[in-house]
Amino acid sequence: MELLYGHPKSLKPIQTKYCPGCGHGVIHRLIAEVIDELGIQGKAIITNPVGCSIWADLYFDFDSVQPPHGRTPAASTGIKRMLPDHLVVCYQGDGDLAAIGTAEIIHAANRGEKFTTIFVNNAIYGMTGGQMAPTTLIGQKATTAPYGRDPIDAGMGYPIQVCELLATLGGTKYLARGAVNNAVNVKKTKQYIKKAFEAQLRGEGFTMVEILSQCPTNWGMQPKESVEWLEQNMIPFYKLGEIKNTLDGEAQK
Ligand SMILES: Cc1ncc(C[n+]2csc(CCOP(=O)(O)OP(=O)(O)O)c2C)c(N)n1
Ligand code: SF4
Ligand SMILES: [Mg+2]
Repeated sequence: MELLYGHPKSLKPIQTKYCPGCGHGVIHRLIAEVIDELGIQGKAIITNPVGCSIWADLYFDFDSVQPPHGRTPAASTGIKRMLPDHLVVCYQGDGDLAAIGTAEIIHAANRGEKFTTIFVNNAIYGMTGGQMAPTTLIGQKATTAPYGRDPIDAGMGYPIQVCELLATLGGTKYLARGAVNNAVNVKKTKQYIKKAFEAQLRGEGFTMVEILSQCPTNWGMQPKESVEWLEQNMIPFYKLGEIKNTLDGEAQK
């Protein structure tokens, strides 16, 4: 009998500590599947900082480094420069990338550092209990925005579209945005991850895949409700697709 579906080698066969319906586990699986398909398990290194993905190094079956919160792009820069033939995956949450480590990601991207960031945008600070993140939508409730994010009267600022922001920088080669709220989006997201990893292995510049992800616990929803909420609220603002693609001579979009 032909085996059609199995557990990726690059992911340990253990249960994760993530909440039911969380997107992190699905994203881990996609990364592991692509690494298996590219046959580079022995040459992959993930840097995973603080946030719910602090557990990621327990689950991946390849090397990992855990930098302080927000400093992952700096650590990834050093690792990739020392080991240019390795695949370096810089795994970041939205609090990590778009608040605590904003300077790090902008300058790493602008320098064209040759690692790939996997940016998990769940529009909230998950690990610490649902505080407002830079990516929290206008009107979305958070523990620090109990009446909803209000950019004007409450001075809470506007949600940041990170792909579009980084697209203005010369060092960025490939920026795509996917989602893990349904099977079609999961499949497309895997294609973006593969394209970014292949570009990194060819020695191209900075690559990033932003992934819209559910946090049912801090959104105060059941898992089913959370995937619908993502579709109806996040996707209209955070447009899916390849936001910038200058690989293989493709024109910048
Ligand atoms: C420099 C620093 N600032 C703040 C914290 C506290 N902290 C830990 S996790 C976290 C939020 C994580 O949110 P995010 O990066 O979006 O990851 P998620 O848990 O949502 O996946 C914060 C503020 C810290 N550990 N270090
Ligand atoms: S708090 Fe949110 S991001 Fe963290 S594990 Fe639970 S669902 Fe996932
Ligand atoms: Mg988050």
